Amino acid sequence: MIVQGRRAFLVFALLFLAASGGRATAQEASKATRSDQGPEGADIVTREAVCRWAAKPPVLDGKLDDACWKNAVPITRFASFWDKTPRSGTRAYLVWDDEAIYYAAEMTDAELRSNGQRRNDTLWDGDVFEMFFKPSAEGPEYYEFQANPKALVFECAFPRRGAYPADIHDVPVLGNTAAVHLDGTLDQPGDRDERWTVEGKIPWTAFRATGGKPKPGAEWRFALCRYDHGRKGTQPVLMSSAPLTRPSFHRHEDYGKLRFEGPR
Ligand SMILES: [Ca+2]
Ligand SMILES: [Ca+2]
Repeated sequence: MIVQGRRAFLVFALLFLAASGGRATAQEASKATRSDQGPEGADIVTREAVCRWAAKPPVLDGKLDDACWKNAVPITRFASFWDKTPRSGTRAYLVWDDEAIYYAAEMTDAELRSNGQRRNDTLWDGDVFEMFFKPSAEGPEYYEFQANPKALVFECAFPRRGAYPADIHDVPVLGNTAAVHLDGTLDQPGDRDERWTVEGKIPWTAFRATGGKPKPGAEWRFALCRYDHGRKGTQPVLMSSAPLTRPSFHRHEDYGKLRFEGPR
């Protein structure tokens, strides 16, 4: 049986090599696997994450000293996965309770820049923290939320991808609220900044179109993303927690899974 098994395996392996064009392809496959991983063999992106229950909601002041953040599982693996580049310096958190999902992120940033004057302006022309949530894997609806270093927010419920509203400023208020703390000088080029921290809240009413608050154990698709703009005239660094195969944050078929845990 063992000999037969080994022979069958060899035949299979030879067939595989023949079908895949031989040695070069096998080497490429091996290389691709290695480059998906960080220094300790860890994945460079976040394919699965947990949203823990908050016994007490955070105080939205941009300081992450609340008990719920200490209890949360940090999301730290971000990358521009489309070109297999890990991007360090982001530590994000998601927790929930009966009223809302709460988010926080601490982001290293050497040049703090902002864009926009009001809700739903093009915040991504400056530094921005973005969140994408897709409650149902099957349904087309998904949501985008953002906050920038001025605590300006963006929020939009998309009935499907490509259905961008004619006037983004006219879309219903969903209740995304953010507070920030800056360790550096905003929109003052020439000096060196350190980081910014955002802390915010999205009430479950924002997700009305897909049934609102999830049940404990529910699994949503999600991506946390950043634009980090450097000095004027340079291209921003784009990164995501999700294994996006193309540089589009709206590529929800590539999103990671977020499991809602609790209440306990
Ligand atoms: Ca706080
Ligand atoms: Ca920046």
